[in-house]
Amino acid sequence: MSETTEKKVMLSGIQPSGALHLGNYLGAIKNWGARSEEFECFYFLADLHTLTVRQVPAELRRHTLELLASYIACGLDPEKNTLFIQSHVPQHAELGWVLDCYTMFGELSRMTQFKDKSAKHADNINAGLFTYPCLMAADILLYQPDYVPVGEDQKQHVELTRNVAQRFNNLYGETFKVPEPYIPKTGARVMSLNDPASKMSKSIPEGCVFLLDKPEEIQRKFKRAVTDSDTERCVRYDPAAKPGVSNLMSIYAACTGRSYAEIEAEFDGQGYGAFKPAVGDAVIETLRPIREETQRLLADKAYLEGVYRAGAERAGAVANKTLRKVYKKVGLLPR
Ligand code: ATP
Ligand code: LTN
Repeated sequence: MSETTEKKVMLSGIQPSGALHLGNYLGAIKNWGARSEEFECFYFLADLHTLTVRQVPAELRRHTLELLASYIACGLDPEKNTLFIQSHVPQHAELGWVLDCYTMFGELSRMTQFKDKSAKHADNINAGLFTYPCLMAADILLYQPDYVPVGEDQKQHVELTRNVAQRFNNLYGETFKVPEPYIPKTGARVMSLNDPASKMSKSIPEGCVFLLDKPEEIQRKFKRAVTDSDTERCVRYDPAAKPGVSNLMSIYAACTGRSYAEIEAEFDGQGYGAFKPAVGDAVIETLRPIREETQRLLADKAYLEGVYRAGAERAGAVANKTLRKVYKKVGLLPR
């Protein structure tokens, strides 16, 4: 595939560590789907990465299939995108080890995610949590991508990947393409409906809208969404003074394609009471086809198996080429 096209390459992944939410959709996957004509795309499920935090085995298996079904339901056509599971392509773990040896202790100690997760899981600060970014660098560099589309929070890991790639290239000559992070302009940070100061995240389930939530559940969450305590009570975009309403407006804008000015005009003279259920309805309509399609796909395990097997086959061929090159450069004797 990659040899025969001139297309630029894009790659990204999500950990199957829980159900997908509206932030993952608007901040990440929605933007990936639109790219498959323009780029050669690899999207994978970072199941090895989830092991850095304790998982319930049966749930990890369920979340992995659910995430694959959601990728497809969100518009990633497996014919046009290579969709695969990280652990099915052993070159990720293999290159991960090599890159462990080219990444410095100090660099890894500075990673914000490591600091956050060590604070959150103080009883399990394992070596994998520390070297997580080396495996992520391997995920990326194996496919020689031009762009890595991620939300704002992953930018630091992509920067580290660039540094490691440059270090390796300086030592051994051109081996890896040095990729760019690709951060969306809108939806890069969807905030919690409960607390507009923190990002929407599965660890705050009340303020989090999951892609598989039923319509009644979604509407309930929007009706309860925290709005602002200003006296104005009107729908106006002002993230500093009105973070709650502004977050709802950006969700409404992302779901309906309307601009902030159009939304302000639409709700002119009406309070939050009319606005919140309207946002709920827009989200329900955006997510309805995704939920229905995810459920339809989950009932067809044979199809999903076919998708991830074919994906691992295609990804493996590309990954293997890079890994052989790396092994040769560092002096490992070929078998
Ligand atoms: P958690 O909910 O535990 O914080 P997560 O939802 O961030 O985890 P990840 O696998 O880390 O899950 O994220 C997957 C992708 O979704 C990443 O590209 C990330 O940047 C993006 N993303 C996550 N949360 C949001 C959000 N609230 N708004 C926009 N993008 C997000
Ligand atoms: N760390 C990312 C998931 C991830 C990833 C990657 C993203 C693992 N490997 C490679 C892009 C490219 C996260 O937690 N969202």
